[in-house]
Amino acid sequence: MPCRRRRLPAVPVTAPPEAAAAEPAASTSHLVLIPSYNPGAAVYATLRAARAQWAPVWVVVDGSTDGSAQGLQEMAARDPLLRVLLLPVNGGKGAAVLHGLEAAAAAGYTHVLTMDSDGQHPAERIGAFMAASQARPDAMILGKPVFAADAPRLRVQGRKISNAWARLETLGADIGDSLYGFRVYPIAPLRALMRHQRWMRRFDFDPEAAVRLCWAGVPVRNLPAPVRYPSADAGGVSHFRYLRDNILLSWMHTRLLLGFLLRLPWLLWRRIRRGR
Ligand SMILES: Nc1nc2c(ncn2[C@@H]2O[C@H](COP(=O)(O)OP(=O)(O)O)[C@@H](O)[C@H]2O)c(=O)[nH]1
Ligand SMILES: [Mg+2]
Repeated sequence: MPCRRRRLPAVPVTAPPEAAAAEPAASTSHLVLIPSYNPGAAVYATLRAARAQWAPVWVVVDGSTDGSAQGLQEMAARDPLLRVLLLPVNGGKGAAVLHGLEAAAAAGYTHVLTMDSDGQHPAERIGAFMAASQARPDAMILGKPVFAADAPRLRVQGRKISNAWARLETLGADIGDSLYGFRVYPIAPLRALMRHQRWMRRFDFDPEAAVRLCWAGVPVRNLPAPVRYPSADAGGVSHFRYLRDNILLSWMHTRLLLGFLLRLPWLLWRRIRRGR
């Protein structure tokens, strides 16, 4: 996956005042969890769109240096169902999600919907994903990206490699897309497997979470969800670094392949026992 958009311009961002909207009832089991690292001003629209669809919404500011922590805290001061968790140093997407999972579990929540902070993910699909999770609380609900015609070809095609690996590593489990981060996870199994190893802390989080949760027996449900690719001029920001992150993803699939080979007899036995 290439770095397709330029880095965030070094300008301070502040949250514009938001208009009052109809308030969704606050869930006591499911929350929206948004890991965020230097997203620029797009984060405010992302948070407003998520809050218009769901409550509560939590954002983990992961050592951002773009001023968004301050703007988000201002928003949260006006909105009791928006919570900002601050990490002083950037630790990576997976580490930020784990931080949010720990806090969510401590507060009694059982599921999180993760979405990106940069406006690429469809807030309007939150309700459908949460409903699917409430109907099947044992399952993970995975977003299957629906690309618009302007989606970068390399991004669309490149993920097929990761998807093919994920299919192999799970003996053909139905992971519709291994990379898309718009998902609902049951907190307990995800937290348990992240606590027991030190991987999945950066961009390796999304594919490895899907594969390891399959190994743990968590069922998969796939739901379509459009993905947007705003241009840099429209506030699009990517922290994906082609060399660094492809090395990270290659190493991730190498260790997942090794893990798969070790588990193969057990995965085959489980499949035979289930009759599929
Ligand atoms: N907490 C945290 N989140 C990150 C980090 N890097 C990326 N993210 C999150 O992951 C999402 C996807 O990253 P992004 O840079 O947009 O990558 P791309 O969408 O694959 O180009 C962002 O919107 C953030 O929500 C990071 O270092 N820390
Ligand atoms: Mg992005």
